[in-house]
Amino acid sequence: MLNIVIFGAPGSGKGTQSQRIVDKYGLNHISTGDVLRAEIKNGTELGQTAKGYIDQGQLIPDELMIDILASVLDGFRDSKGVIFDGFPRTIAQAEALKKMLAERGQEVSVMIDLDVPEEELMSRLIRRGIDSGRADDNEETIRKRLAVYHSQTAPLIGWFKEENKYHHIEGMGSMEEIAAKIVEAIDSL
Ligand code: B4P
Repeated sequence: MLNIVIFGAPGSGKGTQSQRIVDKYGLNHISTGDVLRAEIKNGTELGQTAKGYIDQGQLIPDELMIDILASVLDGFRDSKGVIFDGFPRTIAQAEALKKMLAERGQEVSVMIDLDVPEEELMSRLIRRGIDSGRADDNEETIRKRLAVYHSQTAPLIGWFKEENKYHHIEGMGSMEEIAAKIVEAIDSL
């Protein structure tokens, strides 16, 4: 069972690279950002709650996120493994994930940290905002998201190092070059 956490600041390439890994290894994919955006699009109560946080560049509360993750995970049958894209984003989420997987006799195989300089993150996300119209991809909200990343999400780097699951990847370069480095890391597990 291959359980991969793909990690990084907003705009680091998590969603982009996850799709490639899913295609290559036949894994299930959980993108918490995509789950929330689908709820918003469908106008559900959860979507309305999530929109308030996302538009402010804030994280959705842990209890809510953990419940969502558990229900998506329960929906996977005969899985070869899962790529966790955008989860965990806090220490509480990481601890919940560890427990959830342990209850299923599993664990995280590796955490892949896509490391990209801040100016590049900003320009990628502004470009995406123009192309896709995503409401949280504007300069003011991106700055808030980066601040939230540094205060609440980056501490997970130390957490995963302690778990001996951490793998650093230089996230600058073409999408193909980065994908090749990720494949090398996974194949060496
Ligand atoms: P996400 O959808 O996870 O948003 P993201 O971090 O901005 O996207 P990602 O990192 O996947 O984008 P990518 O680099 O692939 O979350 C959105 C919001 O949902 C969060 O802010 C939060 O409010 C909420 N949320 C989600 N999960 C949560 C959780 N667990 N707990 C609490 N709240 C949660 O793509 C960026 C752009 O870069 C793309 O346009 C892409 O084409 C481009 N790009 C990618 N790789 C490139 C490369 N190598 N070179 C040039 N451009 C590249």
